[in-house]
Amino acid sequence: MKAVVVNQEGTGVEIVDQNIRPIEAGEALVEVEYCGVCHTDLHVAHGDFGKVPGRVLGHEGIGIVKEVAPDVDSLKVGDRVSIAWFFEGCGRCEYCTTGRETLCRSVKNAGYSVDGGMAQECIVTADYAVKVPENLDPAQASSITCAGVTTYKAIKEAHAEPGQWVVVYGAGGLGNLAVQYAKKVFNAHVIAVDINNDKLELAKEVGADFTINGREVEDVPGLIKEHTGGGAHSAVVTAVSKVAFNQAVDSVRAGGRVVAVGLPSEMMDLSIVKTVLDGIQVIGSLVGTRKDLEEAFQFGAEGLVVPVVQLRPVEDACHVFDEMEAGTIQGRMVLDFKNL
Ligand code: 8ID
Ligand code: ZN
Repeated sequence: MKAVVVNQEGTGVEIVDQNIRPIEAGEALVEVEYCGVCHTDLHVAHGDFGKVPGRVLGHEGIGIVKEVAPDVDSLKVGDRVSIAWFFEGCGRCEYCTTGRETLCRSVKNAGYSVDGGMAQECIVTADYAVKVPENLDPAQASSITCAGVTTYKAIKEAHAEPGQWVVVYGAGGLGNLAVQYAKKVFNAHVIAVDINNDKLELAKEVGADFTINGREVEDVPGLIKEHTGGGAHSAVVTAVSKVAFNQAVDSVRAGGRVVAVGLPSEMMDLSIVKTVLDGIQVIGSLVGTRKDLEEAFQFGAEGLVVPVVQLRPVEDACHVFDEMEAGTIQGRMVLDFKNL
């Protein structure tokens, strides 16, 4: 089968032909239809979290179950399921048993610690593969499998309430979905900040009330404070730059929450005095649980949230990674394993 893997040097991606092992107890074999390319795949390919040469990338996978192990009763042949970053937890630890399973210390992550969805076939742990609702387009579902659920969960962590101001830093693959969930599901007012006008146009089209180009405006937090009467109630940072993280802390009002989602390999500055005197909360948020994904899918199936996706042939995979690095992608590029 064709698969998009981290190259042998652990520095980039390549397309290879390889075989898949037989499934074992608790597992299912999935015939992949689509897999979105997330910026996290680029971090993995570059070895930002440690080198993983040969690993099959991809955690925005969608496909049809082709075979299940004899002991599996949570999935059946023909089901459409997701292959997500949260691939499997231990099911027993303090995180797994308290609704925080993505923090499980023995977690497995698709496309990083186990082979992921950028291949014609993928083996999943049946109890952890979330089913895709029938009336959700599978290519759009791929984007919700990471970008959607991650931003939906981040806005939950922001404690956004109807009528409040949420500022979304970064309007890329995650950011445009953050805008949609904040606006359409949480009924918040939304400001999008990016350094690229095309991405801000898209953010506007999908529901942002106000947009700011961080390269053109000198004092981004100042403009946000002016526009919101004292600062946003929360900020969700999907930008891959510490500049945005620092601006986010300065753009929220007293008692505000800054939810960190982007993964630049940098440090952010955090004024102790401001954090204490203004009661600012800074929270890291990692993808979402199986339940969060089920909910995020459902809002897509109901048409409240519409992922902006473009299908690309698998042979284009290396180009898509280059485009991601250059920052030229609008919405999400989705590799088409169905028409290979
Ligand atoms: O669970 C998680 N926390 C999680 C899940 C999925 C992805 C985290 N991520 C991480 C990715 O690893 C990546 O670091 O979120 C980040 C964003 O992923 P993405 O949305 O898939 O990347 P993208 O499509 O390239 O979008 C990034 C956007 O940031 C903008 C870019 O213009 C682009 O639109 N941006 C940058 I780079 N610098 C900016 C700045 N200073 C900025 N926007 C505003 N201000
Ligand atoms: Zn992702």
